[in-house]
Amino acid sequence: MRDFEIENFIKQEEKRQKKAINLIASENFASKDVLKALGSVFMNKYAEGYAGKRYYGGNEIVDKLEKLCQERALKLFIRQPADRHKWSVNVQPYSGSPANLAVFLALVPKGGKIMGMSLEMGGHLTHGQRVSITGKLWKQVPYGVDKKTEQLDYGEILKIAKKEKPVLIIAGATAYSRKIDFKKFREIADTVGAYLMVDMSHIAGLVAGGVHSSPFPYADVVMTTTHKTLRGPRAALIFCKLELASKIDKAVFPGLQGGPHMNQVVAMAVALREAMQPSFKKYARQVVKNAKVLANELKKRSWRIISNGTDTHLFLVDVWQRGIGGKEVSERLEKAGIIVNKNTIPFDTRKPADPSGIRIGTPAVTTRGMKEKDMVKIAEKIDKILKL
Ligand code: DSN
Repeated sequence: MRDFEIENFIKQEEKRQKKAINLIASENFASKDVLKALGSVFMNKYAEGYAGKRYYGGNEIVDKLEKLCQERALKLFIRQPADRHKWSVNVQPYSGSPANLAVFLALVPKGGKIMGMSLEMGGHLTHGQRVSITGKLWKQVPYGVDKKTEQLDYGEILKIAKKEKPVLIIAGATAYSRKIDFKKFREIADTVGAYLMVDMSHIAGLVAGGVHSSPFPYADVVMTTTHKTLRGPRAALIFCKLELASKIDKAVFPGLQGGPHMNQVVAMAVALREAMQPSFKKYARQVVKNAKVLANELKKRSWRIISNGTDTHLFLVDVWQRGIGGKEVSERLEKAGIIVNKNTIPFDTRKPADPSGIRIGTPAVTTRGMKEKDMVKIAEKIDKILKL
């Protein structure tokens, strides 16, 4: 690279990533092949439209690529070949936020109600939170977790749905450590005649690896980012039942986006193939094993884990219970080379800028090859740093 200033930044960041113990639940290390595809000549190409219906010339190869990426996405997530033709997938969303926005644009009239987990309880900003455009164009009907179990209370969710009658219900979270029962969400959505959308961004790799149940038998729409547990590029996919495809496709383009980032599409195609390999199943299993061990080891050292454990790749620790705020904890850990994020915990009495908790995830350290014994060491280290 001729730009030495930038090359230096890249080297520094590479070094930082190599040295740190990355426990950010939403981050991962994409493979060299994914990075190569992402930095490939597909970056140069404009391809507004869809395969066979583009607004620019020169899309002969892009068309084949986009179709292959769609085939791989359907093959990876919809196990029964006979069911694949019932689904469509849009591979063009730039990332998770525009993907969610596109789904709402397609299916919910402006001002209509979308029911999602509130941010404070573990939901995502784009599930209708007030400060997000999704909360300005639509009305969020929030649900949370039970105060005692700190887990989803499906009876309560049903009650809220019956009272509010949302147009669309979102199952999915960004800071929730327990398995989500998609069947129960389907029953709730059916009771009130709502669409069921699953945002599986966090758990997509676990679904692909068979360690979390699949939302596909139950949802009308399944959206996911591809860079978290799925270990691909930063991008997103929207799967939907065939009858919704035309609305969703139109909402993505031309409703919301211009030309798709074909370098992301090619990199996604690479990641989707990687996720089909037996080694990925092993990876997904290890991610969950590692998270369980790490949570347990911290518990043994008297750290309170929200909902008392995890079934997934992440968990929350109530650090305020031991008198330290999430901000200070994340700063102290970072100084010692351990990267986490501060996070609100359910029913938090503190502000998001300095909440009561931290969120810990194992996708990245598992990609680096860490196993249970390493989790014991990490727990020891965290405990020691925070006790100082
Ligand atoms: N910011 C991501 C996360 O950390 O969960 C979700 O968009």
